[in-house]
Amino acid sequence: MNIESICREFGISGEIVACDVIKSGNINDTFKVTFRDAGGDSCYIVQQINTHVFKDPVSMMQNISLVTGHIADKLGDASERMVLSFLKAKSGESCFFDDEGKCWRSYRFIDDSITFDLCDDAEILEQAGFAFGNFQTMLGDFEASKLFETIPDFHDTEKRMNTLFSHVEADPLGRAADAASEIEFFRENFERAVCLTRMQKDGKLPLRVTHNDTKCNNVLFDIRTKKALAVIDLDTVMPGLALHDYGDAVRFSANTAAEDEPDISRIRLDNNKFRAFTKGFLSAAGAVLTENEKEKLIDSVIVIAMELAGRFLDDYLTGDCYFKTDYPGHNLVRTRAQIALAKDIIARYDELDAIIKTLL
Ligand code: ADP
Ligand code: GN1
Ligand code: MG
Repeated sequence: MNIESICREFGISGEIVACDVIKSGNINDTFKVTFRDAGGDSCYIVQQINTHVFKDPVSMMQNISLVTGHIADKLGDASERMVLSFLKAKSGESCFFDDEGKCWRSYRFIDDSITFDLCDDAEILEQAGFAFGNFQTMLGDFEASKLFETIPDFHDTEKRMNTLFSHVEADPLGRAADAASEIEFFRENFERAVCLTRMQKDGKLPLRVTHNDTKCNNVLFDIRTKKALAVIDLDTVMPGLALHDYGDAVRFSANTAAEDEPDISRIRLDNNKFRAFTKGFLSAAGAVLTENEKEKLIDSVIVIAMELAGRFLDDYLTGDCYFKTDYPGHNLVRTRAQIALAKDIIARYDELDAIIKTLL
């Protein structure tokens, strides 16, 4: 089905005047569609949900409905550009299955907003940190048991590592030899990677309602003031660890390079970006963090960089079926980039931990 017909299913009227592909995400297919009528132009985000990754999109949309409703109630009149809102399909459901079985949803485009894939501006990064920290605190009183687990064991790093090792053993495509030194790195640093999973299982870290995919491009900013507006991409909002959100955001936003930079000599954790994001995050969420959480902030960045490296490598070994790739070997390049970041943080652990201590 074409995009215009999909939009009609969500009750959108007017003449379609533009349809742009938004390429930043690795999972879903996203389009920005503009319609014109006598009242002017209106924009919508239309997404094809990846049902290989999100197997129960109806329950996922129910989560998003509950979470956005909770935040909108808290924000009251201020909520208009501060929270995602989706359109209902004619069936009354919040997603629509086309005749090929593809699943679609539509969000109102938040006007005059912008996202940043890479960002060097400390003020914007501090805003992003605040937005993700604030997202967690706004959901602090949300009843977690209402949420469906959209991807079970999403941040169970130990399970992810063990899956990786079993695929290294099976080596279905004969690709493991391409990653011999990377596999060695996972074996040598296994304990570091699984430290949060172990603490969680031992009851040493509290389960909270978390976002679980805190890339900087999942925060919308006002195009003029550059203030954070809304946290978006709510597919993975589930019970989780505050540290996973912090660690994932830092590994993405504070990297000196892109998360798939092929030249690993360019990859480092940038102290200024790291400080700015951490400052914003702690100013919103620091007060609710436990001592154990505060202790492990820097470790969480290593954990998530290693977990994601392992996920990219697992995808490479099993045929690149999960993450979208732009070229053969892209997932191996991504693996190496995340390992390079983890190594930099491990090498500068005390220096980076000291920066966090100045902000707590
Ligand atoms: P993905 O899961 O593929 O990352 P997102 O939901 O994050 O998809 O959307 C991809 C991009 O589309 C975002 O980074 C942002 O630039 C833009 N976007 C998504 N939703 C909206 C919205 N409601 N208003 C404005 N821009 C949006
Ligand atoms: C995926 O959809 P996107 O690009 O926001 C992935 C994240 C990874 C990220 C790495 C559901 O996020 O876990 O950290 O790619 N999302 C899912 O870029 O697996
Ligand atoms: Mg996104």
